[in-house]
Amino acid sequence: MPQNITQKIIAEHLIAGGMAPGSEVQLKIDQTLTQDATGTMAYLEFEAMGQPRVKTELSVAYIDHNTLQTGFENADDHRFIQSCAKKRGLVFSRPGNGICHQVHLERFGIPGKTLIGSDSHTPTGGGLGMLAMGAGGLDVAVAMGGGAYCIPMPKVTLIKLTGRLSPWVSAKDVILEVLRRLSVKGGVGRVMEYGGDGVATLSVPERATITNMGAELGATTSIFPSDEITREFLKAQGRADAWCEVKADDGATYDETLGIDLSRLVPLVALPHMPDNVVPAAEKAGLPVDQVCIGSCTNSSLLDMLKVAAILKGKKVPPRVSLTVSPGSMQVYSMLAENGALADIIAAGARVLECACGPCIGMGQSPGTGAVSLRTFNRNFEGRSGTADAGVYLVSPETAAAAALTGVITDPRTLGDVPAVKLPVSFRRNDNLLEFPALTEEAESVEILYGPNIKPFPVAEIMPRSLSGIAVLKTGDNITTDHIMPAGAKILPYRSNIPFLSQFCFRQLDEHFAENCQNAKKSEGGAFIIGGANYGQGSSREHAALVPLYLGIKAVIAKSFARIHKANLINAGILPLTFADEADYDKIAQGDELELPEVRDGMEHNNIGTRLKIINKRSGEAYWLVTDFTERQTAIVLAGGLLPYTKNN
Ligand code: MIC
Ligand code: SF4
Repeated sequence: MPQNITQKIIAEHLIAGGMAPGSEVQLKIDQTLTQDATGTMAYLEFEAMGQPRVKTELSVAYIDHNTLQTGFENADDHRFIQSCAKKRGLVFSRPGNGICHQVHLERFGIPGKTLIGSDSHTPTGGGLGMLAMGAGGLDVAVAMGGGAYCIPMPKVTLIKLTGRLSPWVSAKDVILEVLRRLSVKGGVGRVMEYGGDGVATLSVPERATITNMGAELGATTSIFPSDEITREFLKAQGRADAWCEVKADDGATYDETLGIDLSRLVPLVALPHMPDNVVPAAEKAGLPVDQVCIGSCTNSSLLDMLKVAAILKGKKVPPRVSLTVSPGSMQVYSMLAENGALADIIAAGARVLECACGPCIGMGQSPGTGAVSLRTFNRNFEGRSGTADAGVYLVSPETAAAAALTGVITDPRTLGDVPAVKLPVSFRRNDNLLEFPALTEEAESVEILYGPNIKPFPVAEIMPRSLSGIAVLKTGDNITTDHIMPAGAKILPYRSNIPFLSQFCFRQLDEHFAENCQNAKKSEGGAFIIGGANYGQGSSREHAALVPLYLGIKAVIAKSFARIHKANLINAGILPLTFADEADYDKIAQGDELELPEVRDGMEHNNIGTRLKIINKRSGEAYWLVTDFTERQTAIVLAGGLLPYTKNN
């Protein structure tokens, strides 16, 4: 049977499971990555599993999120991760080396390999032809220990590209168009596989922009073939030997096909507050802009930065606009400096920030009250910038640079001829900020350095016979992990301190959430969350499960879940349940007392699709809920989460 790229890589890495869409596949993982905001927890979990060294082909620990260091917490966490990497056999990428996804693409990604990362934008590696997926920290810890990564076998959607992008239209506009057509739920349960003649017109960094932001579709991942262009990119990175061809067989079939004619695309913008709220930039032209931020793992490659520099060259950013530029990696930064493009960016009036996530995760540069901020990033969720009422618009580097010069949203095509930009044939390689691990025989003497900010993480109890509690919160659709567990400069330094973080859980929706949970825990022994569709979209942060666990949440009952968050809830030992009849969502009110009788028994005797009864003590009604779990997932929740399950097995 001819196979598409996704099926091929999955078949080559299949440890167990059948490949019919929806059934669970257990995959061998070749590479892992973590970043610091999820890394501390992942290494604590790895330690709790009792493995001395990683067993993957390559595991890298990056520091890129928490780099402001407003107190000792970040520095301590960096030191902790650095010591873990050294002892356990990981490469350590020091702060300043760049954003994990950009550096991984440059230095480590290999076509045809599997990669999981404790960051939802790990699919960036799909630009090189890797099967690269975002996962919770615990899943990454298991993979580091040589364990399989389990996912429901995805459907495969072919995105067939034809034609060539017009001047001023960018790879970012391709993924914004896909989001416009499919929405933030459109990729759930799917891999978006790119094909068609248009693929050959896109460079690796452009492909990586597209696969990166495929995360916003809710997709399992996105992937491009590995072809001559991939070979050229790896050669320019001094890694020609990492190349291999990855392509779909002739006659390969797909579950769905979406055609995009690149030549018909126009510059687009995602309006506040969702990445799929997309319109042509021309439709918003003239809207005054207060801030422009260029960078993030979506758009911080050398190509992006050179384009921006060429547009800004010899021009001036007007006084009302604050322009920030964050190069994606030390390689990008130093090459910009060497070729003089950095001077053009600085002379135009940009504020150059370090090579890190920075404003994308609210680490500084929060916009002013009610401000309009144009960003080349991938997420514009409400409040994520650190300013609740700011309007964040997502655009390409070209559209961002145009607005930085005109002070208003501008269709960049109105600026005249597009300045020519050429990528160098060879990239500068400098491993000064990479630290390689201690040899196995020396590892024992390496001491792990804990700081006072690193607190034990909660572990669930084995599933009791019945569950009862208060519905402490009822939400609408598309709740993001930024709603559940916000990030930003004030909170992010505490990612290794769950008790501290718990005060901020769901703050934006209900400032009394934590207090209500504590009260429910005291009076009823626990609490429930009632959610809408696509609950938990966005980040891979397992803190969005660990913090609710700490606060006594026993189950989340929703219309549907985002993939990574559902896995994180199961891994933490919280039940993610869906309504058998969505109309029952309307019958539960915040504050209702709920009971799930005989939940353990119900789950022990059935598996996939088990129905559980829930009783609403206020109305006396009973509703049916569905546990859409595999046998393995059922065993995990019954055991009280993935950690006890892994220890027992
Ligand atoms: C994000 O973009 O939201 C993050 C911060 O990179 C997260 C990871 C985290 O919360 O630490 C992600 O996308 O997974
Ligand atoms: Fe960092 Fe933003 Fe990319 Fe997340 S989306 S990894 S915060 S740059």
